[in-house]
Amino acid sequence: MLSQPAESPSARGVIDALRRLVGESHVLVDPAERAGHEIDWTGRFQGRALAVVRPADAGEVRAVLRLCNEAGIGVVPQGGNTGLVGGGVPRDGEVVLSLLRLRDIGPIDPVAAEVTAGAGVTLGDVQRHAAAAGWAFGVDLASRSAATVGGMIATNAGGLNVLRHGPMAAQVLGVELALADGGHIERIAAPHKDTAGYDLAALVTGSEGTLAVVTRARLRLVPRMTARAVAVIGLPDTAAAVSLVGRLQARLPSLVAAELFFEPGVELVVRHAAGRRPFEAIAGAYLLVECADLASPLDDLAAALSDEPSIVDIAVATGASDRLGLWHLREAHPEAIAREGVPHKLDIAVPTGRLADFVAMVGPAVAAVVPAARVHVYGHVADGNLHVNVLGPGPLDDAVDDAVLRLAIELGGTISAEHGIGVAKVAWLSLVRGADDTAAMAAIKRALDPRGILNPGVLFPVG
Ligand code: 2HG
Ligand code: ZN
Repeated sequence: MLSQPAESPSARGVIDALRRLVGESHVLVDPAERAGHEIDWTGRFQGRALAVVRPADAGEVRAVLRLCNEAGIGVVPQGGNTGLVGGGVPRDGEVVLSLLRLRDIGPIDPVAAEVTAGAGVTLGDVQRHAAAAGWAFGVDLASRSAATVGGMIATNAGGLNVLRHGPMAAQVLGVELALADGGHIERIAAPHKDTAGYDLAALVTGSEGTLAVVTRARLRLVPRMTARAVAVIGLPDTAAAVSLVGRLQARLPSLVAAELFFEPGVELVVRHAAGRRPFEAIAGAYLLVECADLASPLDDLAAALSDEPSIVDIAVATGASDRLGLWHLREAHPEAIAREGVPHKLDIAVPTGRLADFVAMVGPAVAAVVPAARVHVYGHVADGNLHVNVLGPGPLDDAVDDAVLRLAIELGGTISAEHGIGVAKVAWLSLVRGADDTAAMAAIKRALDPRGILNPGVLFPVG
């Protein structure tokens, strides 16, 4: 057991020491002040923190880690707390290490096409900073106003534009790390092409705060596209949507997004989130595509769709507010589902050739274990990544998680495509990664965090 009961004398000593390191007002112990840091966005994962600590800079982050390592106290790194798998909230008396005060963002290097940002800078701030200088950032997520650079690296976030620019792993050029024992690694200023030894930025990307704490990162930028066209296309079924995306990928170099959703999700977005139907027809599947270019991509998009016989109906938008209206139908799915209850969220991926099979099989697979459960499916077609949200089962009943994750594996896929393993999927990790693979990961964890203080319970079982 790593963490200390909140009232023990040693816990009080640690809190006092933390106050000396970061200042009294940045150690939150009051339950009301801790509350927002102790529950995740879904409401499914919740625990108690010894304290929430808000260091001002990388030096203070390292000092907090050194103290917790010496005291044997678990540390849960936290950014915008937009995670969906319980990886950023405490379990049992850990210190929550909030990185939100690390908000420095540097000037853009236009030759190298990069910028350096603190772990607590939000995605929205990176996007605005880049846009002001005529650049863009390759990753976009619905939670852009709260998700932070550190959290997005920790989870290797994907989002809406992976088909064009790849996930966070493709944007991270260098990192500054605070190690479990308070040590420091800095690979920020190195050239892009750096083959001198292990790529530690790649190692920590997707490590979910279990190997080190990212305090700063150097991020790749992409050219800013100034003209956009969005279409929501009604199609008979998932297979038609998947094969259309294949043809659009080949014909449209400007394609940046291809998102799939279904009528039950549209109904919820209309009911709970002020969504407006794109057209009257009810389709078996809805595909949202976005093209972005320097000149209007509308004609190219229209030409690519003109000889598609299976289209039930289509709505197209080029103006900013109409485009947002179409995007809202897809982006508001999580918010609308949350209004119905606390969902189990599974972010599986399967080979794209099995997407239609997965969509056909997931409802019956869930019904076989919890007949009354309601299943909502939506996601990122070109990545083979579907979000399965299941309403009905209690937070601790993981029978539906088991059914959905095993189905993804059976179809040649993975149990996590963008949200991570967190605490939610620890029990299934070895099913996709195998014994030797899991053992290699555990060995890396032991080497970098011998006392196991970094995010205990995430990726690996506690103890
Ligand atoms: C999305 O693509 C996010 O909207 C969230 O990854 C998915 O809430 C979810 O299950
Ligand atoms: Zn997603």
